[in-house]
Amino acid sequence: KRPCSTPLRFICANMADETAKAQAAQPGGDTIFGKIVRKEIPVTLLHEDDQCIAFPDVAPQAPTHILVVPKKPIVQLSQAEESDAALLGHMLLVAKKVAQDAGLSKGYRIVINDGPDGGQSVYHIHIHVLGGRTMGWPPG
Ligand code: TR5
Repeated sequence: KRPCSTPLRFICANMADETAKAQAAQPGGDTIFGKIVRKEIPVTLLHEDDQCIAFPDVAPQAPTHILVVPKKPIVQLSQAEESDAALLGHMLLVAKKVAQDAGLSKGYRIVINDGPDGGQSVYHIHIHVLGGRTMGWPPG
């Protein structure tokens, strides 16, 4: 029995699409998340403070899929600096808060994709908060 009713071919097509996007994405310049941070593109804000925002992912990979995005446009984790330590720690605590607010009492997964092999498609660092179903391991 399949764990969910989503057809396998849809999941495979979706994964292939995301992988293709990540392979094609290039670091550098303003990104869609910069526009969202500056409120040029509206999203449903689940959290905002002076350092970061959180909003639902437009293409959710789980029943709950939230992105935590810093206002500072750090390109990717591998380019973060020692001086970003407090901000990165704060983002993790915001991830915990939005997971709690979303009612993910049975747990959740935190993901940061880095670079082409990590599947990063938007070059403005962000934390994925995924929950509402049992996650597989290893990840794809
Ligand atoms: O692949 P990485 O780890 O870089 O994650 C980027 C995420 O941004 C993906 O999960 C996308 O589904 C998500 N994304 C992309 C856009 C977008 C978004 N989430 C919310 N709102 C979005 N807008 C308005 N536009 C996007 N292009």
